[in-house]
Amino acid sequence: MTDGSLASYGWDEVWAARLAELPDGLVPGRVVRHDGSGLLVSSADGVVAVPLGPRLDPEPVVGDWVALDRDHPVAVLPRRSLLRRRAAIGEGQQSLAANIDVVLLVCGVDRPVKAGRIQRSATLARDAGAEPVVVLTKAALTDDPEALIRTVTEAQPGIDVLVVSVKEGRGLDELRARVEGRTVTLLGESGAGKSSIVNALLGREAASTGRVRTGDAKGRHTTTTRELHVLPGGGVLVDTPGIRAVGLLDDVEAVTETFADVDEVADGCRFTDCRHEGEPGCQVAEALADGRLTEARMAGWRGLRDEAEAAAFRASPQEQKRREKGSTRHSRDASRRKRR
Ligand SMILES: Nc1nc2c(ncn2[C@@H]2O[C@H](COP(=O)(O)OP(=O)(O)OP(=O)(O)O)[C@@H](O)[C@H]2O)c(=O)[nH]1
Ligand SMILES: [Mg+2]
Ligand SMILES: [Zn+2]
Repeated sequence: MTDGSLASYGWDEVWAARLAELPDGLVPGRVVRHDGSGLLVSSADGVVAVPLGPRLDPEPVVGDWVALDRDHPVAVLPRRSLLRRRAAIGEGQQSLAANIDVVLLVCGVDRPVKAGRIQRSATLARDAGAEPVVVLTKAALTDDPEALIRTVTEAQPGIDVLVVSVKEGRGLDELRARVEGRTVTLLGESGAGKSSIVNALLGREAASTGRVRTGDAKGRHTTTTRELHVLPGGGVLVDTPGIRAVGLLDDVEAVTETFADVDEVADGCRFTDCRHEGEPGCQVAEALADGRLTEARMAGWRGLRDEAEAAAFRASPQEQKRREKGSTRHSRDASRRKRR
C-alpha cells in the first residue's frame, strides 16, 4: 500500500499520529458514503463496503477517518470538525459530515436568495469549525448578480461570495482555488445546483443531477446520500441531499460569531445581560437609530439567538432530569434517539 492514494483523500501526518495511538496492525480508511444499509470506506487497498454492524462510538459519518481491522472499522479517529444540525423530527441531532474545512452555501439564483437561510447555514458551518462560503450559482439566470451579492452581504457582512455558472463555466476557477486540497461540503436546497457544481469541479459526471419544477424552481431531491468525491487537483468534496430546514443546535457561541457586528455593539450596553429590548443604556438601540445596524439584521439575530437558547435549554442537565422523570414511553424514545 502506498500513502500517495490516501493523501489525495486528505491523509496527513497528523492523522497518521492519531492512528499510531491505536493498537498495531490497523489500516486507515476514509468514509466516502453512508446510506441506510452501510458504509463505503476508501483505503489504500481500495474501496470496501461495510454493512452496518456493531455500533461504533461515535458512529462514523461521511468524511470520518476510521481504523480498519481486516476491512472492519474498529475505531473512528478523533474528528477535527463535525457538521451537524438539529434533526428535522424530534430533538436529536443529525451529523452531516466530519472533518470539513469549508462549507459551500449553494444558492441557485433561479429562486429567492434567503437571508435567514444564509445566516443559519453560516452558523452551522462555524459551529463545526468550518469556513462558510456563499456560492450564487446559475448566475446566467439573473440580470443583476450585484444585487444578490448585496442581499447576501447585508444578511452576513464579511462572508465570502462567489458567483458561478456551471453551464457557462463562469467562476469555476475561483471556486476551484477555494476548494483545492481541502475537505469541502455543499449545503443548499434541493435543485440549488450542488451536484452540478460537484461534476464541474470533478470534470466528469460523477453525481447525478436533476431537473427543477418550472414555476417555483423546486428540486426533486435527486441526491439521496452523502457522498465524498476526490478532486483531480487534490482535496475532497462531499455532495449532500438538499435540505429543507437548517435546524440549529445549542451553540450560542456560533451565533455570536455569525453576528459579530451585533455582538460588538452589544458589548457597550449598560447591562451585561441586556436583551436589547428597550433597556436603558442599550447600544443596540442607538446603532439601530443611527443606521449602523439594520432591523433586518437584528431580526435575524433574535431568531437565531432564541433558537440556540431553546436548544441549550433542552440540552441542560435540569431539563434532561425533568424528562427522565417523565413516562417510560418517553424515556424509551429518548434512548432510541440517542443511539441514532
Ligand atoms: N442554467 C443553469 N442551470 C443549472 C446550473 N447548475 C445547475 N443547473 C440546473 O439545476 C437543476 C438542479 O441541479 P442539481 O445539481 O441536480 O441540484 P442539487 O442541488 O444537487 O439538487 P438535489 O440533489 O435535489 O439536492 C438541474 O436541472 C441543473 O441542470 C447552472 O449553472 N445554470
Ligand atoms: Mg444533488
Ligand atoms: Zn442592549
